[in-house]
Amino acid sequence: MELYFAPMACSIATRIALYEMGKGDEASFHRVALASKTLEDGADFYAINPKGQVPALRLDNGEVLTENAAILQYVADLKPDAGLAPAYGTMERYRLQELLNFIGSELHQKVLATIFNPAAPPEAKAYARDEVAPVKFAMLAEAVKDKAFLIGNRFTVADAYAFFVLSLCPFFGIDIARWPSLEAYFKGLSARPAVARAAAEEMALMKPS
Ligand SMILES: N[C@@H](CCC(=O)N[C@@H](CS)C(=O)NCC(=O)O)C(=O)O
Repeated sequence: MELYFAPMACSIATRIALYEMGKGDEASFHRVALASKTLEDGADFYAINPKGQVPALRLDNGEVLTENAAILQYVADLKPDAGLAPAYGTMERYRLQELLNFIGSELHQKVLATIFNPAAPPEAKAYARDEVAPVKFAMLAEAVKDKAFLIGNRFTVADAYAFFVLSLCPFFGIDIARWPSLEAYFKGLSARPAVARAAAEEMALMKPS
């Protein structure tokens, strides 16, 4: 399988999942320049994902899957024993989908994507950062109160996606220290070998060469 990614973008959650499962060697990673929508060889990324967004995952049968929530569950289901997603049909699986949607739509898009978007007016950015973020991040903080993971006592792909969101907070004017449970949760995630490896590799790609 092939993962189309951009350094420290939300595609890092899929890289983390692959490393957590010991499947990093079974994937190839293609860097996408999101500004120009091109790959490193100059190829047009729109030809791979017409949405122009990462992550995109090319499966071994050639199909391309998009959207974090779908890709993360697909990858987790490649190795159910790794426990990155609760089994289909269980209530916990619906909890995972609930969390992936919350992280994707409320935290990632409503807050971070608005603050990041150069076309968003300053008022929209300030609203996302000062009005929406405190409410939504408080919900995530509540979900990890006295807990190391979002679901039960196991790392899941929801934690991988939450790691991405929390890792960007300092760069987006959101101080997670105001929620001690969130700060402790992020610290715990960051210390996981697979998470630390993915973050170090992608941070290194961001350094100017
Ligand atoms: N709905 C998509 C959104 C993915 C997304 O926002 N990706 C960002 C990077 S974190 C991106 O590719 N941005 C470039 C763009 O939207 O043109 C998903 O959940 O996978």
